Amino acid sequence: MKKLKIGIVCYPTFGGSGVVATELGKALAANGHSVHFITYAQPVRLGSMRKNIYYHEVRVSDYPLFDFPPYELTLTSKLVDVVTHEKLDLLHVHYAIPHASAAVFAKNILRHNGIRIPVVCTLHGTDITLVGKDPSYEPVISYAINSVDAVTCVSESLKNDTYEHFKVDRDIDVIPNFVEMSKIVGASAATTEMRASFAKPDEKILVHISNFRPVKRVDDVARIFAKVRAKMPAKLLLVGDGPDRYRIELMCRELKICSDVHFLGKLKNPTESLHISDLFLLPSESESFGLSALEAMSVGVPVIATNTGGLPEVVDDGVSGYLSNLGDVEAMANNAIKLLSDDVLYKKISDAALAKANTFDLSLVLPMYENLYYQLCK
Ligand code: GMT
Repeated sequence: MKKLKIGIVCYPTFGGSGVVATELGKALAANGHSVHFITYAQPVRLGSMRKNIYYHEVRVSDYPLFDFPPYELTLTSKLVDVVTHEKLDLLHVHYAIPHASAAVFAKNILRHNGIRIPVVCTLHGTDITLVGKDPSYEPVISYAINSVDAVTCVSESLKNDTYEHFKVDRDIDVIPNFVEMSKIVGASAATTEMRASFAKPDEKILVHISNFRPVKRVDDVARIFAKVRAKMPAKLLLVGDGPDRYRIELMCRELKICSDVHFLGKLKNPTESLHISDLFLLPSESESFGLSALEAMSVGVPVIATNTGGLPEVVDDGVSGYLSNLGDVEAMANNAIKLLSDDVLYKKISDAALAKANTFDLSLVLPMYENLYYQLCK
């Protein structure tokens, strides 16, 4: 099969959509495709120089006339420029706002110039469930979703949400998020040393990774931990940062758990914190997939989460982790305590979590994207 020239547009930040887009681009490049990232900053997970990967910065003008710099227009122009001069075969945009509408605009300009470019849009979650629900965005998002050449969602749940909230009358493919299981290394001497620097041998380590936005319910993480901590020696690692961070610090003071809680900030490689942890907490209000839960499971760390959105597609309740109703801190704490106090049960759930993570291996998901690309580039 001919190798393709693919343009990827994503948010280059720590969010799940940017991580998925970057890891997908790296995997496509490793498979021989040429991958052009078109973003306003170098994607966090891109790391060092790689074969077949190119980067095009979208620089927004700070002309004083603009109270609101027109990012979407700058991105559109950049897409037209890169597709034309790099002779791209396909554009894959991640996150609907504003990437899908910019790509549709660019596609129309390119058609006018005699260039055909198929566009794939992957919906990730908050673009549909949170931001998308703001009615002021609805006409643009519905139009963009209906106008691109293919739309993929990261879970069945998100696909249903898309049909529910937008006027969409087209097929949507579900292509789940993924992990590269072959890249995961087991615990090393360094891991043991790192773990010892956070917890004593008899202490369990619970971890939460997120962007500390209200949708993540980090308050519930602190409340669950306080209940676990009351029953057994334990530490909590909070990885990431965001608007709720200070409120959570205040809450930890109120709950008198500060000495057992470590705020680690945004880590370039959050998997390091998973390697030293026993349990992952994700009590989100909604989660279209829950990539961080999958990353925890990929290193055998069981997940305690809510049964919202796409989480039941990732975690099988009572088999590869535990799911509870939104806000049921008591149930989530009880599940955590049950799991952490029973070594046999813990091993069973940890093994099942690992087995489930294997079903989301990159080797299974990458061909789904490649097949879609080849269909569109025929
Ligand atoms: O979790 C976030 O708030 C970030 C957000 C993003 O778009 O970067 O994550 C969404 O996309 C991830 C990758 O597909 C999913 O695993 C997350 O579940 C989803 N977040 C939500 O739905 C809240």
